[in-house]
Amino acid sequence: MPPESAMQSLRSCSMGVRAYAYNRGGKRFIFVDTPGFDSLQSRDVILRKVTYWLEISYRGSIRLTGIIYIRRITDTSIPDMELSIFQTFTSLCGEEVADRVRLVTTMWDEADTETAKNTEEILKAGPWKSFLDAGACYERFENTGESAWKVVLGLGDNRNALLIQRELVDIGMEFRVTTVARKLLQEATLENPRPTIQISEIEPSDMVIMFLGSTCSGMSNFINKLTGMPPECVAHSHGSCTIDVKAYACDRDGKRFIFVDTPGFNSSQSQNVVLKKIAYWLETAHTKSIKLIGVVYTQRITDAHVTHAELTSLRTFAALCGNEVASQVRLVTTMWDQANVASAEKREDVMKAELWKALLDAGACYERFHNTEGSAWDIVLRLGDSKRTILLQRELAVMGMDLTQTTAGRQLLPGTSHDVPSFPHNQRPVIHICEIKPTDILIL
Ligand SMILES: Nc1nc2c(ncn2[C@@H]2O[C@H](COP(=O)(O)OP(=O)(O)O)[C@@H](O)[C@H]2O)c(=O)[nH]1
Ligand SMILES: [Mg+2]
Repeated sequence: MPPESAMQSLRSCSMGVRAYAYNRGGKRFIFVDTPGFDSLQSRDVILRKVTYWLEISYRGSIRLTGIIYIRRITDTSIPDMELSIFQTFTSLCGEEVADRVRLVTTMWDEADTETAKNTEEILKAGPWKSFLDAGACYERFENTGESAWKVVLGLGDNRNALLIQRELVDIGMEFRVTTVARKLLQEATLENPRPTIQISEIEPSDMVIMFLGSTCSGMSNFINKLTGMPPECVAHSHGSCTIDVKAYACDRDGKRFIFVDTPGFNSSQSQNVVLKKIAYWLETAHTKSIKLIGVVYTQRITDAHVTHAELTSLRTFAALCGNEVASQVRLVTTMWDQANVASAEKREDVMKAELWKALLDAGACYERFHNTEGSAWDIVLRLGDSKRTILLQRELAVMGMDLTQTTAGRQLLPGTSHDVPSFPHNQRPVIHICEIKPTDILIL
């Protein structure tokens, strides 16, 4: 065949996976061309295209005779990107079909032979070694039809299933848990140790848990213990850094958990702003049929007194959940690893008898968090998997209320609450004579 693009451009031209047939020696050869993992499209998109092709063909009982991995010998350095692309390739194939794989270097006709031989040795002894040891073969391509056919005919007639085909079709795995998808995810996690997940990526089948509480009560730390993520910002390790509502995904026991972190009602932002952010997240989730399996409220057991702000947080929290989903609510005390147990237990009794009584009576459960992964997961797994719509979601999305009309909104938003002072700290609301009414109780 002639080249794909008549202009002989330097850019690769294959955007999709395409197969070409060729008859030779009474057999029909099918050559499947792919876009190349470092092409203009993202690796994820290309992987999905290649995987889709492999899955469909395998379902049609088509097995591959060979897989050819091509690399220019004229590229003398081996960047990290290349190593990671090669790992994507090997985790797609699996070592069991290594004998079906040919690692081929091209551009020998344009290469400086000594440098090229040196690069070849580095490739064979380094990044390609383990796959060659597993049975893959190395070949040079001399840019002639004869040289190409030598590589192809050397493969013989055996056919085999690639790892990705076995995983998707024989085992019935979802793509995201396949070896190659996990490899990519692991890499993305190394680049970004706190990868968030957008609402649009969350599925109704996911196990979604929202964390609420006052700032510094330990919401983010709890999620870090569940997911193994490092703290948000090391520089402020003694403070809270959560500014927005953010969700983090974590697979466990074949289920995907989504942990939704929130800023805390008494964060540096106004309570109204925080409530709006939480409400927006919950309402959007509801429109996508995403329900929560639990709502966790954290409180430090080491704090001798519950502040007014914490009280407001708790009231807003209770108003946000509603009594009907109390069984999915967990009131969790943190900092037990640093607490004086005797005084902590006294405070615990007081909180259960007073502050938390209404929620506990309604069916909420109380838990202690011991600042370990095991303790975090025990609390989460005890939630079970029943999915519920919480009061704020029902009010916003089902009843069509404005946030100010909702039970939580009425707790916090100005001009509507009598429980919460509607003026900021250190500000004394002045009233003018003209605003005083005859019915007011005037005290001099
Ligand atoms: N020792 C200990 N430290 C904790 C615990 N919970 C939170 N912290 C620390 O307290 C600080 C604030 O916690 P963070 O989770 O960011 O608070 P939040 O997200 O605002 O609720 C961080 O330095 C945490 O590491 C706990 O149970 N034990
Ligand atoms: Mg936080």
